[in-house]
Amino acid sequence: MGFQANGIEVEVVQGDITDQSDMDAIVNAANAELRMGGGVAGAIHRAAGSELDEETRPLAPINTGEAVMTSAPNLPNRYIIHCLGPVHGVDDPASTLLASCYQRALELAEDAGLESVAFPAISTGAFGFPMEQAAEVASRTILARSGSLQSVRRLRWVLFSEEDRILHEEVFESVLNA
Ligand code: AR6
Repeated sequence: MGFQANGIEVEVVQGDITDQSDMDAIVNAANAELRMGGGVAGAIHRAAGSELDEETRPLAPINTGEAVMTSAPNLPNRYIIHCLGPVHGVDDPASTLLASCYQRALELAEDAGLESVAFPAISTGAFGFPMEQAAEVASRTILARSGSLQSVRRLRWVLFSEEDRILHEEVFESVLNA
């Protein structure tokens, strides 16, 4: 499903973050050490291989709410933006830290002159952040930041399950089409 926010195209799709060949950058739901993990980080590091580990090692550790950018070895994208989301019930204030991930990712994409970025639902897997609240944070951050984006014109949220895609569509609809 597609939305608009201040002229930025915003898509919500079901799929795998490593399979977004038409996007300049994909976002990783990383761990602080920027190493292979489960979920999104597992899929990205498995696809990218040891070249990615060599690139991330000197950049780690990163703090919650921060993002760093690397190349995207063996992936169809130009860059990977690695974000460390909050752990639900541990990192506080979790919504602000999650919004910070999205903002920092958008800033890095903008600084690099990228046109398109695909995001997973950061923090909603191993880190336990509630899916509906995460969709609200994502869509409100897009709304707040879209007006200042210049090079970035397309954003995509890639949800792993149909249930999560439908929930994101409903929340994005109510926030972006209000
Ligand atoms: N493509 C798109 N979405 C996915 C994929 C995929 N290939 N795989 C899982 N998801 P998670 P987090 C969904 O756990 O909560 C890692 O081990 C998944 O259903 O990847 O930020 C790291 O090493 C969920 O909705 O990220 C960290 O230690 C969402 O992506 C920690 O987990 C995020 O799940 C990060 O936890």
